[in-house]
Amino acid sequence: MVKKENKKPLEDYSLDIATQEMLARGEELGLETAFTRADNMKACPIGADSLCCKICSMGPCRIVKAGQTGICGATADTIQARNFIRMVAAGAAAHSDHGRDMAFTLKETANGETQGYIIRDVAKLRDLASNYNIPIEDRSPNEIANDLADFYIAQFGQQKGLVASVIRAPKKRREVWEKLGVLPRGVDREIVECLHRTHIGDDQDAEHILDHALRTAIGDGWGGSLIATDVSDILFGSPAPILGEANLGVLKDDYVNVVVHGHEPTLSNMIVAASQSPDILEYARAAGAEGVNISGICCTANEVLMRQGIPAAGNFLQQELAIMTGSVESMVVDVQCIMQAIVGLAENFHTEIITTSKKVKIKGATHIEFDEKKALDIAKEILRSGIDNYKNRGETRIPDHRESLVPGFSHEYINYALGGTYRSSFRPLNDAVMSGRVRGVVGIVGCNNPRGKHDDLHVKLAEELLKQDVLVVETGCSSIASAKQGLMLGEAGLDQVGPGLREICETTGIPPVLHMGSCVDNSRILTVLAQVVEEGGLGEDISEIPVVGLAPEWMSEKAISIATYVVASGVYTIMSGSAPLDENPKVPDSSIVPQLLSSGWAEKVGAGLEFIHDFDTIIEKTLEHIDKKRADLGLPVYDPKAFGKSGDARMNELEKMPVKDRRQAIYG
Ligand code: SF4
Ligand code: MSK
Repeated sequence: MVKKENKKPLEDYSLDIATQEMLARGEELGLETAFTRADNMKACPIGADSLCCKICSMGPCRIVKAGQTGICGATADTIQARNFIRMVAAGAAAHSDHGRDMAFTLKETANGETQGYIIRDVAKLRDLASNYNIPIEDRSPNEIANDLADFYIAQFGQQKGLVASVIRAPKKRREVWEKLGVLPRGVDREIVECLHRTHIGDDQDAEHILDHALRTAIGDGWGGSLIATDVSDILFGSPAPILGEANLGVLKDDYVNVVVHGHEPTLSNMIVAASQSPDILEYARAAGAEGVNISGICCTANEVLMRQGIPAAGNFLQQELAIMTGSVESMVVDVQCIMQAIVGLAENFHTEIITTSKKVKIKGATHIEFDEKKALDIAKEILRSGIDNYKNRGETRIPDHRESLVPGFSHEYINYALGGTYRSSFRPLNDAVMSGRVRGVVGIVGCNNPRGKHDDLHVKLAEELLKQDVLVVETGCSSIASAKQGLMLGEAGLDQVGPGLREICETTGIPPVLHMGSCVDNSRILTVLAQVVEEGGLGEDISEIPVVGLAPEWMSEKAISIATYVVASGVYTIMSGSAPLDENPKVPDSSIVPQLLSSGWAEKVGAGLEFIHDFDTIIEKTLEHIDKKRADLGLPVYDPKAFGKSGDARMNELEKMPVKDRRQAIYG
């Protein structure tokens, strides 16, 4: 019998108070969650070290002694490399299939075959089309969009040549890839080849296998994910700062609560639009509610938060907790990161779980299949079903915790924020790094994982790096973690930020932690890095910039693909929380794969991937890397005392001085 009580003090499960409160509620109700299941499910130590192979039916083979091989003779190196690349393949497939679906929606919208969608960002459409030599003069947005959609769709099934969007990477980076033979030919082709190479009796050289992991992941980051982001911006608008809120406290007692969860923006954006239509509002009021309150979980949350300010109810580990509030009429899911457990859990409440993707059904859930041709009608059908369910609501327990944030930092907006309408440019950011006001930049991304303390590493790493004058950019569940702690507000929390970074935030009005979107929007971070290189002064390649990637609570295969393409792009990356490649103390030195990923890749692509769990070591290695890159560029040694005497901080200081002393203080 699975125990449902919490085995640890609540504060050991999560940094987030709303989550702690809901875990207490779960215990009160005798209901299990991923947190308690993780307590009761010990990870298989052989699988945890990626030393188990089940690729053929002679196995599964488990390497438990140094020098041992599988029945076919596969070594620990081969087994670990094969397991790693299969994760890259699955992650790249998930992102890229999302990108493909977006491109098909663009094509159908351009041809008037969808309901309720329009081309919202015509400027971005024209920009991108001319980037790929698609004619734009004297052509309507729909004509251009049709051609751009065809062009994008072709990148997935292309067999030869180069995935076209890879040209957006800096020239020097592309040369590194060309020399190494890892330029992706077609997004799908590289994914298929991962599976072929890892079939029994194929590629059995770990280094060779991992080279193809780089190629596949580049096809994800600079291909499938980039296309997903581009098309989402064209159809739903490029994000710009907007006020939002995050945490379970965004659920409302007197409204019909509909939670959108998963990854795609297509249906969720339509649900948001439909929820504001007069007929739906009237229907909700007739049911006794004030209206319909839409909120999000995971990356669907990020998609609607950064464009429309729709509140985020939480990140990955809060999906069950939202249901446990008893206040959710419908949880509408599309693809990725949806726990099967929510269906069983929902049976204890009135919540209806609605699956909507052609690719995702969950036994016991209601399936209302989404079709772009009837998008608005389907969105309204879903909302009406939620409203009908309002009368079935029982006791509710909504934690009274929510925090404001300003999301929506697309690379276009960062460009504008730094330079203004007429001089939009990355120059101020480059200058800030060059002067040492900003010591470096760190991207903190990825999931939650109940094997560690929820949100803890995301938030604590961000807080420490801010003190060290490091600008932090975030996506995915990491960004929701920071938002819940108030790190994504313009002025709040600036007293916790290093003096140089504080000056930049005060001067430009940007928060110290920038919300850059969903998981596929890690491609926005790549675009920013490419533009920083283009701007000049910080080297000719991304690998020269003082930048580090962190995925401290990762759990999904997509995170492995992201880490691989970030490394392939030249960014040193640390993953932690749980590792597929820890050194197994019982099988010491069993595999060279951890070295191939760290020092091996550092030699090949100028950046390595490491799995590190200890907070202090992560910070130490991150800052060490940033400072080394600064030194390699010949930039001044970072000095925290050199700045902090301008901007608002300086004004406060001057205001406190007697008037007679101010002139002297200002002009010396
Ligand atoms: Fe075992 Fe080799 Fe089959 Fe893997 S491929 S299960 S190592 S026999
Ligand atoms: S949703 S992939 S848990 S970040 Fe993108 Fe969060 Fe990770 Fe899913």
